[in-house]
Amino acid sequence: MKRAFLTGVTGQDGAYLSRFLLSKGYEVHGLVRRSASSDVMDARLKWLGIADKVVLHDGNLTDLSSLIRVLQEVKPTEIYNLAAQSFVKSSWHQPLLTGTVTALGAANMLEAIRIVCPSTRFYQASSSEMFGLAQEKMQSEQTPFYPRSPYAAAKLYAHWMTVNYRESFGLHSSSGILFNHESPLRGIEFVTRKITDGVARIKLGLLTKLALGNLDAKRDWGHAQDYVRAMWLMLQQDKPDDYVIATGRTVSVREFCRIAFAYVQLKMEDHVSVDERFLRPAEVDVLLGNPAKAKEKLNWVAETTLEELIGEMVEADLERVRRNKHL
Ligand code: NAP
Ligand code: F7E
Repeated sequence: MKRAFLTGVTGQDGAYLSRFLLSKGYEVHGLVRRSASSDVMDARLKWLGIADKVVLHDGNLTDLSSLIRVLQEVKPTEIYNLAAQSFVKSSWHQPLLTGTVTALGAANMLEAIRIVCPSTRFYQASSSEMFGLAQEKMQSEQTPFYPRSPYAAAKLYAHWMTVNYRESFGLHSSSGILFNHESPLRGIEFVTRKITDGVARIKLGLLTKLALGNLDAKRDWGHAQDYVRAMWLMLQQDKPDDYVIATGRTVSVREFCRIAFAYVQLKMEDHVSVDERFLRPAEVDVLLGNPAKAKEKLNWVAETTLEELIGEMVEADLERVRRNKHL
């Protein structure tokens, strides 16, 4: 039986990937860090109806001994390293914590694999943020990196460690350079979910204004459900490699807002304001991914359109707000 171990199992991608792997017949194990709010810790897994099917293990990406212990217990055939301090804005507030978790955490995971189970296949959650001040109009695996935040710098270290452990020790370690991907399970602090939650509250009369930051930033947004399939495909290849995963379409925050408000017959101009508290010390102005290699080698394409994604997110938030759910 195939047995997967996921870090970041309680996050957006961890929940969708767990559901995907369970549907493929995997035994799924996940790492969870101790929390004072343990009653809501597995809320996303519960939302997808799989909380009782995933085996959770106490540990922390920053604690190498906990990773070694869990790998010795689980003996996984595949490992997906999804855990990170993943909110870019917070990475300026907590740069050292971001480095410890997002950069050194990945090195801990690679070391644990090298020591305990060097033949286990490994996936590292790299990010389009590594392109930052983009050096090419469309970013591919060949595009030079130019990180613009402590988060992006930390991800770049983790990315090169994944490449290095492949080249140094022959690990089957692959890196997915994923562009932004969203869903109803996206954290509320990210702009897409902040917008769809705001749209729902405004539509239901609980809010009148939504304050955002840079409306001109452009992102290549896909659906998390499509993107976790690409993670799995990477680990099914004979050879480890790096892949850009994206839709090939870029849209501004302003346009995302316009589509989301229009979905409930409202106009964004009547409700959205700009608040400089949400601006960043250094911005990533525009990202646009070239997923040609993933299409050719993995037979992967993004299946959900942006309009479908936004519709699903707004519907889910209308439902949540109506039921007064917090997630
Ligand atoms: P997310 O929802 O923020 O989830 C992050 C996960 O990491 C959570 O399960 C969190 O646990 C866990 N975590 C944080 N610190 C930890 C620690 N010290 N030890 C163990 N676990 C820890 O992120 P996501 O959107 O699912 O993204 C998954 C991964 O892909 C992340 O590495 C992210 O940086 C990367 N990525 C995301 C995107 C995107 O657009 N979503 C694009 C490219 C790359 P708690 O629940 O306890 O907080
Ligand atoms: O910002 C702008 C903001 O926080 C997107 C993470 O998953 O994707 C994500 O990082 C854009 C930025 O995501 C607000 O300035 C405007 O230009 O939703 P975000 P992100 O920074 O792109 C990458 C690929 C990852 O790897 C990360 O882990 O939207 N923006 N107004 C705003 N952003 C936020 N959060 N809030 C606003 O009010």
